[in-house]
Amino acid sequence: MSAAPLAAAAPALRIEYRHAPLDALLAAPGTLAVFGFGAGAPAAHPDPRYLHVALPAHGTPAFECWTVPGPVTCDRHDGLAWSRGGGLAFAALELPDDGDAATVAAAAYARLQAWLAAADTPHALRIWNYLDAITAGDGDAERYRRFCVGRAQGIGRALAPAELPAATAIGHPQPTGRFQLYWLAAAQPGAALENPRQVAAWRYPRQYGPQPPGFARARLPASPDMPLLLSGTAAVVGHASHHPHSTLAQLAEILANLDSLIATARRLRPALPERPGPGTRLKAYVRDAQALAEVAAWLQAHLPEVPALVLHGHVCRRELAVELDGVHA
Ligand code: 3EB
Repeated sequence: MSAAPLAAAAPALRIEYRHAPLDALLAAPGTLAVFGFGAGAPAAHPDPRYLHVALPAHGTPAFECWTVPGPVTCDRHDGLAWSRGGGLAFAALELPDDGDAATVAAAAYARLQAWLAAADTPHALRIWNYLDAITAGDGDAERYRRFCVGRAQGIGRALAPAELPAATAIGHPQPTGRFQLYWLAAAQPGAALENPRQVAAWRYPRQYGPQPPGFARARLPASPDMPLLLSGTAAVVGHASHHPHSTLAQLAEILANLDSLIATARRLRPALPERPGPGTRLKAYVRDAQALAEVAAWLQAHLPEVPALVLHGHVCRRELAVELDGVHA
């Protein structure tokens, strides 16, 4: 094996949903991160690459595994768990959250910014945010709106549209007392993508809160060996929620949004498949626990080739019953 081409190679990332013992997944070569969902998954593990996401899951969920070529190193430092390998990095942070969502978000995003500034992977491509009671509170006091205020404060400067990460922000249906933030970072920024069917979130009108959400609809990594990173995608057309409270009608709208986003990405990378398929991975976040099975059945019927996890989580507008995120390659 020659060492030089490895160092020069463009990053490659595989994301798979695997039913296997956690220790076997962590021991597999190139494992950058493993995620376990819901009460059936281990709540913790000494390995910093394991992260438990407390959202309840439909059925017996697989572990989500991120794998890169080549060696991976990892550690914890001051409450932050990280791993790096193949030119990519994963990191996760959890902070106690029992008050203003703006306060905890500002603290967490200040840590994220400091981490990026010190890392040789200074570009956060993809960020996940999990917070309690995301739609509690009214008007501008709603916790999601406060989260958006704190996120912007913690970053400390206005990001240019081209710098915005792809992101997900989801609420826990049961309180955890913590704000959980994790990210995928790279040495190269790639491209931020917007969806022609949707108003860019950073341009949302004032009615959605004092601080428009800082995320791009997707991020296309610079390396062709990395998948398109799809943000949390809901039944938002223009800036309005469509089909309020109707889970299945929202799913159809979300699929139209994803098709349109993929078409945008294909202008930059024509080799991407036109439609979600075997190289796509999706996670569904479903507001109503009773609807988990029908979402799983809908995905099976409409996207039979796409591995999917179905989780019980709250989208950040009360009328939004479901959201999908994932990767596409
Ligand atoms: C939307 O389209 C749905 O604030 O980071 C999706 C993905 C949503 C990310 C975020 C919010 C975020 O507005 C909500």
